[in-house]
Amino acid sequence: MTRVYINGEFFDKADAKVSVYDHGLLYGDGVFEGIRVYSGKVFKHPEHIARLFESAKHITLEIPMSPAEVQKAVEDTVKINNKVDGYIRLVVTRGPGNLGLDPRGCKPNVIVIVDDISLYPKELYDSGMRIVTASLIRNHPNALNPRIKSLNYLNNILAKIEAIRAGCFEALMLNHKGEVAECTGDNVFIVKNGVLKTPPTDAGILEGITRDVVMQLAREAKIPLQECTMTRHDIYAADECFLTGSAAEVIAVTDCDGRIIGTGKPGPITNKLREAFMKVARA
Ligand code: PXG
Repeated sequence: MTRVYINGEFFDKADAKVSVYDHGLLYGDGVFEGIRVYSGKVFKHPEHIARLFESAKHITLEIPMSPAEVQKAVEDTVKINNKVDGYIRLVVTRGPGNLGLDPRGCKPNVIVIVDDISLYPKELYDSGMRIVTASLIRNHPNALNPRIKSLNYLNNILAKIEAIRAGCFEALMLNHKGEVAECTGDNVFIVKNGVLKTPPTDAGILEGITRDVVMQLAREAKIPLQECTMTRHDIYAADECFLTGSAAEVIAVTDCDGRIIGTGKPGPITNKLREAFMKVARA
């Protein structure tokens, strides 16, 4: 039976419940992290904890625990569930309060779920995936900044629905300037003439932890790397394209909006970085 952590206690999955007055439910008011466990080790744990606290700070949500205490709660939940390879959903909601937007008087809930995730079918990791551009743009950074990993994921969900309607698993999201931002749950990379490129933070993206790892691996492998503004043209004309995320890991994109990318198969730099990523993840 899966055991879920809520505010210092463990509950069986069926009994792991929070109030219907929780502003996380009522307004999507809260923050979260999606983290992997590989070989019994929480991957990039401090980085995820740091991002959680930064997201919380931005929305003025005071987490009632220190970063070290949250980290320990996550470790304890992994242990109690005997999870060797899996997925952690760390959630802090604004907590129960009055009906009304005012967050004062809410008492945050800290929740840790340790379970499994498979975002895309396994075959797609060998063949590469098709994506489509969503008509809906990514949140304007002066609205809900995409750097906040908030519980308010409707922007991404609506884009994901567009992908599903188009028979795809993922959608490319542009920003308010029509530039490439990211996908609904992953960051985007392309390879053009041997140079690895990814949109910069100010394109309006979540600064993915997998993105950081892949950029570091590229530097180590002496692959030239640029964070640069790109448009859909750059995706269509790329030699290779791939996505990164805690759930997705590294996955090739071989078709965008019906345009075959490169050879139509996962490219050599994509494969090299995927292998290098899986190696550090499982290390
Ligand atoms: N952009 C967005 C919008 C995301 O939601 C990423 C990029 C990649 O970030 P990381 O730090 O994971 O490399 C994400 C992460 C899910 C799920 O349940 C989604 C994510 C992570 C884990 C699970 O679909 N998205």
